[in-house]
Amino acid sequence: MNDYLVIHPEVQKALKEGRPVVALESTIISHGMPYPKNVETALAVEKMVRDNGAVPATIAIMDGKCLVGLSAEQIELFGKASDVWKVSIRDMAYVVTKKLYGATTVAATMRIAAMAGIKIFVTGGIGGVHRGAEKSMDISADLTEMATTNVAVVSAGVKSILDIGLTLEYLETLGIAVVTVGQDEFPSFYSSKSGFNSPLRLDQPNEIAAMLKTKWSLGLNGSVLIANPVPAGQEVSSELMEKYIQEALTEAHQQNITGKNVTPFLLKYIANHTKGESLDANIALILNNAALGARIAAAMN
Ligand code: PSU
Ligand code: MN
Repeated sequence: MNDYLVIHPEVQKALKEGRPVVALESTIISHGMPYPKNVETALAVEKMVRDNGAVPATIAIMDGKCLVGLSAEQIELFGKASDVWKVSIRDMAYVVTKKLYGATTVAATMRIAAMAGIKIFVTGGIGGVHRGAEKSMDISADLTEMATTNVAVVSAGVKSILDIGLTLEYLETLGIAVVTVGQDEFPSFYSSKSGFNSPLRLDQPNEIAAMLKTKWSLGLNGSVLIANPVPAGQEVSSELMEKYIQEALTEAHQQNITGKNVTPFLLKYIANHTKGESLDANIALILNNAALGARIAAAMN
């Protein structure tokens, strides 16, 4: 096995016995939510995965290793420490070599999950094509990673900090299937609506598991984006969200925020200005995704 990969014994055992495992990212812990809600949520998400019949494997980088499965103490550390890198694919080798703390994005988490043999990954929202990308070329490496790595991603759709239409176009270009669960419209994270039809729809975990098996058996490499709408009653009004997104984009522009700092800046601005309403929705939807992801993983085994 890869010298740089450390798989937690419980995860290793589950994989060996062919039991379901769900990968979880750490950027959402270190850069997506404030302390201590981030740590509480990460632990609650792990519990939700277990309660739905799978073993959780939160992924991060430390001490020169890619860790697959963290202890509660390690999750606390990634939630609290201020010197944690946000690690996408391009940063992985640097952060491992320098033995820095690295919180992995969707892209890096998928890559490490694939190394460990995990097929299902649960998160809140993926990166995508940013608004104004026709000029900035700001397109998340999450999308290019999804084009080639055989790990399915459960998310609540795509946040409207991004250009949802362009993101769906780019997913199509890369050959990434987008399946929405339980409705025809593609969801937009805080809202179950986006104004865009979902390319595909499946309602049951076993149908999704069957599609994943078919895809990979056909040699069709890459991910499937499984979009799970935010639970009813937990949505944040799109009008309110749009107002804060516009403000956040203006502020980011004025402060000259670029590159990998854009997404965390926008997320933080919105969380700070919606007085916790968006954070509550964020927590509710990721728990909902964890339950679905675990059930898909269970259906695959
Ligand atoms: N979108 C969210 N929450 C997040 C992220 C995106 O709603 O926490 C994080 C994820 O880790 C995602 C990363 O992989 O941001 C994308 O960053 P970038 O846009 O720089 O690729
Ligand atoms: Mn970017």
